Amino acid sequence: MAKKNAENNPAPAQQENDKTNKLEAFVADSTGQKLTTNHGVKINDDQNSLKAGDRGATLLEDFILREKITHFDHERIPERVVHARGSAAHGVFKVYEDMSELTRAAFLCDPGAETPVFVRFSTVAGSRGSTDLARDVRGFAVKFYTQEGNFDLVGNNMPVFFIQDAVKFPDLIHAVKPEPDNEMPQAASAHDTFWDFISQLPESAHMIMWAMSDRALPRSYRMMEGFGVHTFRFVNAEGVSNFVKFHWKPLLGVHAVAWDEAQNISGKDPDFHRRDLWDAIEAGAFPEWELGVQIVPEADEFKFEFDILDPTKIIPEELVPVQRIGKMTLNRNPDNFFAETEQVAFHVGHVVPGIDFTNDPLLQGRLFSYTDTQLIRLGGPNFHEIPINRPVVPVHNNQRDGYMRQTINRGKTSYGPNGIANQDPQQVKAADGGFVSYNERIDAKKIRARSRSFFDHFSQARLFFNSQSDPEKNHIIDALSFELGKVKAVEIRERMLAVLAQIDKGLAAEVAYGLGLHIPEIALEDLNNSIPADADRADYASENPEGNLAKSDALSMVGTVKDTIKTRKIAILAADGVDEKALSTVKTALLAGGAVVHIIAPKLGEIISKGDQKIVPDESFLTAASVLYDAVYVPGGANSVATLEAEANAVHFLNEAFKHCKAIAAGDEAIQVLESTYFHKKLPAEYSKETVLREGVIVSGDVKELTSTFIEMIALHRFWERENPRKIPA
Ligand code: HDE
Repeated sequence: MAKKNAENNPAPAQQENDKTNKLEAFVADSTGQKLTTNHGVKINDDQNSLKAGDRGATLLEDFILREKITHFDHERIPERVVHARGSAAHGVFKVYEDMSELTRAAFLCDPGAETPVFVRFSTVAGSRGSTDLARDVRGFAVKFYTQEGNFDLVGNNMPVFFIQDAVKFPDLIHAVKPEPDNEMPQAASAHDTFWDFISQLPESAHMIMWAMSDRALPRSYRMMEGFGVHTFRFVNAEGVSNFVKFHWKPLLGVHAVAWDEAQNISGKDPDFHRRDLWDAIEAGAFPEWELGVQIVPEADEFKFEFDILDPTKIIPEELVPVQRIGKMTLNRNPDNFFAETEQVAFHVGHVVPGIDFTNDPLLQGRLFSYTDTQLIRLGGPNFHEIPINRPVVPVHNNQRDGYMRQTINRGKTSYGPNGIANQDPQQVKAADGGFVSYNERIDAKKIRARSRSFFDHFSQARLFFNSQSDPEKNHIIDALSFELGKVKAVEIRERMLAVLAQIDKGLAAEVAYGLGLHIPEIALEDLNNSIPADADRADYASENPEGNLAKSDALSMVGTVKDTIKTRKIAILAADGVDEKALSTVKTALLAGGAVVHIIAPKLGEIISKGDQKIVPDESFLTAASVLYDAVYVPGGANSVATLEAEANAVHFLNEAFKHCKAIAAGDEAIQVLESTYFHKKLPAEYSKETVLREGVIVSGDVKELTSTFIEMIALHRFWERENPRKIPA
């Protein structure tokens, strides 16, 4: 891989500061090398321990055995307390145009510069070995190795958060993690403690809408948006500050899987997202995102009906459009999961000159947490020396020593000011790139409180719900019914219904119906139990204004990119006697469009086609499952379709694909297989292009027409509209 990726690396002139190049110094490749101990002694026998006679006891003297076992015993480090399960990749970022009017961050001012990045995607609640397909928020953390030091944009795939103040973070995480008495359930928010907490914390309402939406079930890490969540600052060379919200927009669009499908994938391939990212990069289908910014001038800080420092609020794109300012491409898989993906340490406080913080109280708390957590997780204060965390520019300061220090600092001084070393290392003037914090004016009393401008807890939750298409709304209703259905305490379910009723009465009524409950009347003032001991309840009462904006199209996934089949996985079901011409015509066209195509047969080995050709299937029905594919095609061939019709796994494959709203194509003869499915009788009798594109199922003997329509259908991703009217019991 290292060799292959060399082709994607920047030109040699840029390589001096390229992260891949810098990592090379630490890479150990054992090809052609001799086996040694950690101290370089060549090992003669690594298969037998040293014994007193060949049937005797092992000797304490065996330093080879002791070193090997001791190292093994210490192989595990604590997993991340949140975001433990993740996957990462290397890549590059390039800004489109000079942004120096807004920021002096050099990597955003030079369209010629290619900045190396390392990006880690994650789930939040599950342990390191948990499934990728949990209903959960996804982490989207980007480390930019800039010429002015590292900038970490540690975001999520949802633009808001559950809480408004960092002090509540441990409570939130304790509530969502498995319950402490029996450590269940793993990687799931569908249990009492989570909803007990949430139902008493109305500020979480907006985030709950996102977390219960299809955004929590991404089709791929490559098909997720990313958000910096907090409002940050851009500061230019003149010291002028503008507020900024960061966005990542995936060029493949934003797509999700169905909940039933997610649960199945968790069993069939718990590494689904990890594998998808890895495979795409190995195949050269490099994932890409555009970096977007929403800019709000200082003067407009108070112009909105919400507080821009409140992390439970978005700035709707209708009010402040997202400008796309650059592109990130992930083009190299890590060489070693532990050394890179596990040991990478992100920190929201790693900023470069030109980027600064605001007083968002969630951001402020994060500024403390991220260094602190690495001290325990990575074993001490020198985690910045781990190769993946090193900046591409030199590090010089008077910090010294600590566990596993690797830098060998020369000289007598480790303090400043010093005369002995001529004041080295020297401070840097702002004009020469020294970091200076934005001179924000502060005039305040010390107080434990929250601004009243943070108390509208529901209007943006409603805006989100109202902006969804009908199928998306149904998914939110289903998700809430599922999650609250798993909650045992009826009073928690009921309290949550009262919260939902503040968002949308119809939504609450639908969920209540599923739970067989009535919505209790709870006054706004009594919904919030997250209040200080001496506080007056009324001072902490939520507000619920109507909100000026009824709908924001950017919040729905309906309008996303739907014109490409790149990297989509298509299953072709075939058996002996398959019509090889039809199969290969469709397959060739799909591959040309950038899709990944697998032939799935009753068994591995070979299929003999109608024209006596040998075809090697990629998977059998034992190893494949429809939930691992985006679409399915059944070519004709009398014997093949007869076998598939009688093969329960093939029929199940199609039923499931239909249930999960995927595109299905079949040659004329293959109608025989479709007739054995649950959905065949639910399809309209009359076929027209219009019905095909609505239903997502095409049967045609005209291979050319079938191919082009099938490609159009796959690009649409899913046919969610058919989900409810055409429910089948697969
Ligand atoms: Fe994090 N978060 N977080 N978080 N977070 C961590 O740092 C924390 C928050 C996010 O791939 C931890 O290195 C606090 C918001 C990502 O390595 C820890 C608060 C957002 C990752 C931590 C938040 C995030 C983390 C655990 C509330 C989106 C994974 C391990 C004030 C903007 C990074 C670690 C990776 C990881 C603390 C809230 C994103 C404990 C205290 C909001 C993507 O430091």
